[in-house]
Amino acid sequence: MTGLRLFLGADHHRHAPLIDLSDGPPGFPHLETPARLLAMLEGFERLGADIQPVRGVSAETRAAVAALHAPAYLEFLEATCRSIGPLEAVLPTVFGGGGPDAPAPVRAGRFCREIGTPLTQGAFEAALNAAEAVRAAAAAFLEAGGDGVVAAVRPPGHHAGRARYGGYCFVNNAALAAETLENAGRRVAILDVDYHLGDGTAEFASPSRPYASLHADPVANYPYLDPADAAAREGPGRFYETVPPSASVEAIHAGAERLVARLAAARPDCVVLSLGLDLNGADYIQDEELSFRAPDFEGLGARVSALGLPVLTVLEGGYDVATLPDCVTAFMTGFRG
Ligand code: Q9C
Ligand code: ZN
Repeated sequence: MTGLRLFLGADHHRHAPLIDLSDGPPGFPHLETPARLLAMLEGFERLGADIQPVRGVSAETRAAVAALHAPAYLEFLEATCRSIGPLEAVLPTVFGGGGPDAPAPVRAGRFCREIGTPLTQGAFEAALNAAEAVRAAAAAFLEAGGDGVVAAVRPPGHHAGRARYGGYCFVNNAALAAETLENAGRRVAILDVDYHLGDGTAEFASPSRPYASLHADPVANYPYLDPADAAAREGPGRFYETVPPSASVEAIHAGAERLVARLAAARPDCVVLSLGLDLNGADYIQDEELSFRAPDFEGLGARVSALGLPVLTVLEGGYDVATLPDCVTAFMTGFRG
């Protein structure tokens, strides 16, 4: 597959959480690992992609992240990560209490509502480096157009809100990509095909920056929203397609088709694609196991390409290391023909 250009957040391995307490104690080996990005890269390598490693973080990217997220939140992340030793982690212990001098796990509960996302020494560094790769990808996209540009990054971003982390995410990479393209005068929509609703990205959506998401029920699955929470429902600039656990592959493809048509009707001039590969029913992340499997991503990619607009891709979830390469090749085959 020619012309496929990947911008790799090469410092991603600085964040390597060990234990995943998402389902309570005793926990399981954390799913959001460096190995999962390597597995996705393996898929892109099979397609002959040109992979450009991006290292470190520039002052411009720091400023762009500061324009996206709340100052107190970024200060908390930076200071807390600086205080963490190698192999240590910080998880929230108290939710919504404590003052500015409270211990880190208490402070963490002001910015996070769950215990599955350990802060590690390198979490903020890795997230900023992902942002750097996203901005490099956005610059290449603005220069070349087309569908060939991918930000190959982790940690993922679509659960990160303006002032909160969670769901393995710290900085909202898709919103950052959208903002970067908008600053260059583009009209951007975000399409999200991860198994999970991007509740963070939903915060950054508006009628002028529409957000469309295909996902499993966000009340029965992470982010386990309160049904009264607006993010759980459609609203101005938010288009949702919920996949029930019993959905056939054909029904999932049809849902993607409807969603893409609704997003295209909002008349963006380009799309940021949040590409999660965890719709794959082999993925341990799913509380409601879908019948969807790696080869079925080809039909999903074809539905996304029906947008008929230039697409900048940013990677999100996807945890089944054994089948991730096949998910990538299937999706990109359907997407790029
Ligand atoms: N038993 C992303 O895909 N844990 N985040 C759920 C279910 C949290 C997923 C555990 C899932 C977060 C980017
Ligand atoms: Zn996900």
